[in-house]
Amino acid sequence: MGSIAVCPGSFDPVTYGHLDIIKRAAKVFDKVYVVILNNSAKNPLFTVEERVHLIEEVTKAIPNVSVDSFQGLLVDYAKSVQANAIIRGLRAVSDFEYEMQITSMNRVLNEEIETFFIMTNNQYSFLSSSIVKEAAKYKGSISELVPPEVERALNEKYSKYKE
Ligand code: COD
Repeated sequence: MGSIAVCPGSFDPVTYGHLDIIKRAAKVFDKVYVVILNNSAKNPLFTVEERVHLIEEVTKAIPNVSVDSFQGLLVDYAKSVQANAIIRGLRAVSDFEYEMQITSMNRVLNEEIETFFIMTNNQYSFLSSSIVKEAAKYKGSISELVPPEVERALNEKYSKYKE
């Protein structure tokens, strides 16, 4: 059996920052499962199905990446696909505290699964799904931040939005 990793997140929606982490992970691991889970602190704009579809579209050229969704704990999903690695992206020092908290909790829940951090490309260090949604809502240009499919989906979501 090869090395199997899980890239978990809300991906609401997927950005070039996420894609950078997914591509880097796919170079190192034999198989990467990108999985959409529920972050109880967030209120998503896109449905799980829409988010799965967008990630499938933008990762279709990477043969060892599969996209999935799961209701429950990340460690339980990781076990179900026999992954022993969790991949998280790091943008800035501000990510550290939150990442340390969830990594420690995941370790309490299952100490067999190791978390690895990949530093983002500097170009994307400021980028988040929230910032992209905010820009799209007020008709700002987002073409350098998200793939064209995602830009279209965001514009559609906000097409009826009036200030
Ligand atoms: N550059 C690099 N990496 C980035 C960028 C960027 N510009 N933007 C985001 N990322 C990385 C993030 O650091 C993260 O690693 C990944 O991409 C996904 O980011 P988000 O924001 O879409 O996802 P999160 O942080 O909301 O995901 C949180 C989870 C859904 C994974 C978490 O809440 C979870 O595991 N939920 C399930 C329940 C559970 O098991 N909880 C933990 C134990 S209690």
